[in-house]
Amino acid sequence: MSREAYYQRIAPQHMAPLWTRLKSLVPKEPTPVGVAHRWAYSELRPYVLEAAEHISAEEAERRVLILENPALVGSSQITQTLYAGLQLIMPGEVAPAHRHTQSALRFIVEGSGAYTAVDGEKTLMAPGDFVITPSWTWHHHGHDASGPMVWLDGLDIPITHFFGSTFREDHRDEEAAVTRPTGDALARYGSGLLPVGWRSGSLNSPVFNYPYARTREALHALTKAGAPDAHLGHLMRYVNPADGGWAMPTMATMIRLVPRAFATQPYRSSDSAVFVGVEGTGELRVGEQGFAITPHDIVVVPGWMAYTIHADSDLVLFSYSDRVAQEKLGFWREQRQ
Ligand code: GTQ
Repeated sequence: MSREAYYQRIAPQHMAPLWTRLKSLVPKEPTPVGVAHRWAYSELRPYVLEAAEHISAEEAERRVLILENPALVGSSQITQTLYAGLQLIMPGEVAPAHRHTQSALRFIVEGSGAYTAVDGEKTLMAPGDFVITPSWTWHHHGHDASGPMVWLDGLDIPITHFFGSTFREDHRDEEAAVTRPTGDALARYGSGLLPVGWRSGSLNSPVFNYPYARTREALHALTKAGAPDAHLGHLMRYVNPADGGWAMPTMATMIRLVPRAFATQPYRSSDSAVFVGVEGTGELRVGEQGFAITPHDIVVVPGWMAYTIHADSDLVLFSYSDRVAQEKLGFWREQRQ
């Protein structure tokens, strides 16, 4: 009896041989999913602003243009585990309150005067700020000032779908109650101080807005203290001050400065990452491809693809990935070449 016939006879029992699949099920190392790609903000910007002519933030609930990996069309995924989108809010608008199991991060691109309210506290958003919306916290966004405001949304949507743990709830009111003064979380938890006797009951950092003004000062101070890491540049992670861990439970968030004329050595890690240009210009090279980076440009690099970063001027890059989740599960690997 041939093996093929055997495979056909076991198929109706909903069984299959492992030995024909073992090498692809348990490969030696990952095959990158999706492709590396750059979205040039100068090209996207007119389309993002045009969205306001087609729909209000209220009607859209979230007026966002999804950034989809060109090799994962229709998936709403920028990597196999992450979502990215550019959200627009115009003066006078409110993106109504809801909550969901997905965690969200905001990295602010342009504009001023818009706020997000998260779990009872409003924070004003400014370019370069990193803002957290923890899983299952009520949040709405609003804009009481002038001019369009755009930020990058990073969510772990594909992860929650993978686990089948997607829940959402709409608030009965357009705006959820604001119960604490603006700046309260940063003062209490983000100033090198913690309230005595306080214990975190959350998987997220109690600081939910990391203002760029502070981040920038820290990055530039580092450049005076010594040479950057050969593979990473001056790379810092956003920290949860309660436990020293990452700021969020599923998504790792980092920011780096690569000094003018510096080029990093090839580096790869098992987490696919989304990079956002903050200041300066340079190039991110992945294999044969070179992606010019100017402020607000977005580049995705699939996991386990080696990349280098070349800075023409002092280059500041924000990035997020699923590294936290991989680390917690014992999966994460890196390789310096
Ligand atoms: O701001 O709550 O880009 O729920 C996608 C889903 C943003 C948000 C997105 C969301 C949000």
